Amino acid sequence: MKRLIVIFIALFAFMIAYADDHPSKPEYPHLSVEEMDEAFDIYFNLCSGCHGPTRLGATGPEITPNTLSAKGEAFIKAVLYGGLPGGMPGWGLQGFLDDDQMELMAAYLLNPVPEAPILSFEEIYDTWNLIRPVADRPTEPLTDRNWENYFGVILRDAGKVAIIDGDTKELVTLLDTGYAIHILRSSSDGRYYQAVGRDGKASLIDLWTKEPEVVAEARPCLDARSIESSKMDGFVNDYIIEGCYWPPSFVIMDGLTLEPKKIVSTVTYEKGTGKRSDAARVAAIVASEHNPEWIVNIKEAGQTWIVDYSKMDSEGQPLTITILDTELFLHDGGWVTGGRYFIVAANNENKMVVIDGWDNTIAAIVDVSALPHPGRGANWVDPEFGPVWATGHLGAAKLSIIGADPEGHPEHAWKVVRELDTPYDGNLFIKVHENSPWLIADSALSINPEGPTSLCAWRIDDLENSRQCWQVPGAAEEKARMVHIEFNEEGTEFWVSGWAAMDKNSFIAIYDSQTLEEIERIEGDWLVTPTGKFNVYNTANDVY
Ligand code: DHE
Repeated sequence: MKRLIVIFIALFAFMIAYADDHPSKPEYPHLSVEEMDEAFDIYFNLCSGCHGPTRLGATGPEITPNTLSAKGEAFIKAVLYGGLPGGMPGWGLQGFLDDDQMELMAAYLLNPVPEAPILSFEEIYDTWNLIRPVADRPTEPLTDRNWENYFGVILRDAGKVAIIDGDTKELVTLLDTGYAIHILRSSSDGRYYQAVGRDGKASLIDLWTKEPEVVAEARPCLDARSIESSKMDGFVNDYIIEGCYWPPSFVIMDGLTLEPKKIVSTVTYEKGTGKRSDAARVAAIVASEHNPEWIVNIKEAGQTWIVDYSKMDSEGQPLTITILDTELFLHDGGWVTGGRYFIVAANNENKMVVIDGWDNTIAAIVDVSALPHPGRGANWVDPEFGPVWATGHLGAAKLSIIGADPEGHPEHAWKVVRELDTPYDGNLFIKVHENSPWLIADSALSINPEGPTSLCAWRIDDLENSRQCWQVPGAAEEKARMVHIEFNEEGTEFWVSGWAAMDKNSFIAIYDSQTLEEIERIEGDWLVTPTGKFNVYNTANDVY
């Protein structure tokens, strides 16, 4: 018996020792280094926006072996192919991923998350490239073109910005920018565009040179979506801020050279729970013209930071930040005409948060439909409710019109005063101009097969009875999503991108802003994957 006990103890000890030295390792699908790299790029391009850089989930759920192992590769492939209700696109169905790529991604998602690198200030500084110093730049516009009616067009997958003359529709120049370039913003004088790529690269584009030029570059983030300049009188073009998706931070740079000045981490507490939010990404940023401040929205933390840059050049260079606990999953938004109230979507919460940008308070939180996605929204004077601001929705076939004049029409302020039905969900952007009678909306991410190739319009003086929707000729054949509407300076036309795959014909359709007739189409072998378009005058002056 004694011998048996000794054997048992020895066996037990061996098992413990073995378990310590040789923990049972989960089996991960094997991928080569090249396959891991390819999958990482696809993840970064298509998935990280919703599922987060660490795959731990953001507006989309966690997609790590932890949540996916039990479901298996076949399930993941099916979701990648067909999507899921509530926002997950069908990447296979829509032609973004082929069979091999879906297989690769299914295997990749069953592997542990690779560690995401953090950037030091020195590493950021080393990316800074001043191409044309300020002293070598013109002091007045050197072009004879009407540069204030230029359109800066994002050519997403070419990593370029096309500058198109809005008067003649000629391509003025093509400029290299960041990878999977995302948006442009204008300085308040209109002279400079700031471009931001998903790879975090910032490019400063001068429109006063004979042909527009990139005059400075830097890469303050590894993954980014937002950029903005300082706009308050006395500080115009002094600073540029870039908001990072990864590392969780924003970086302030010199406004004319992009020399990096300060990194500010956005690792902070989560609104409501107080827990640490380790991957709190920076979503929309806008600059106030009333205060020397940016309004910076921290997505996963549910916080809006008011960042006062006015002392950046004083001794010690202090940056004063006021934190407002707003709502989780802040995304995009725009100013109400007048520049006092900024409205931002908390998209997964189905809410719009109204920030009073003069008093730095939350003016209201408004319930709307599923997954609001305003872009910068749209402002007009409603015949019944006075000044209003509107958003569309990704997850509902509705536009919500919100009363936006607390001083003149307090009874309607921050209430949904109208809801307009649309035939399609998946709206990304809406737009108006005071010289056009129409409100225009896309449905670029609709799950209805006809949605992405359609546009809709409503007469502002008869919103309830005037809806017109049309299929854009040729868009279905080219699998081109009609996305992002922008008016010219005068508001006589509006432009919409026909965003097709890299190897298909993309185009920009130009419409008469009174009759809604297509009057011209910009095409060319250079016109690859156009998405956002930013008219200089309208972007600089917040016309939307
Ligand atoms: Fe965007 C604005 C984030 C996908 C085109 N997009 C914004 C803003 C954010 C954001 C935070 C507000 C910036 C600001 O105002 O400072 N976008 C994201 C994402 O996280 C998301 C969902 C997924 C991703 O991985 O990037 C995403 N965005 C897209 C697209 O697929 C679009 C249609 C084309 C593209 O770039 O791939 C697209 N987003 C745009 C555009 C704007 C924008 C054109 C600016 C609209 C405007 O009129 O101001």
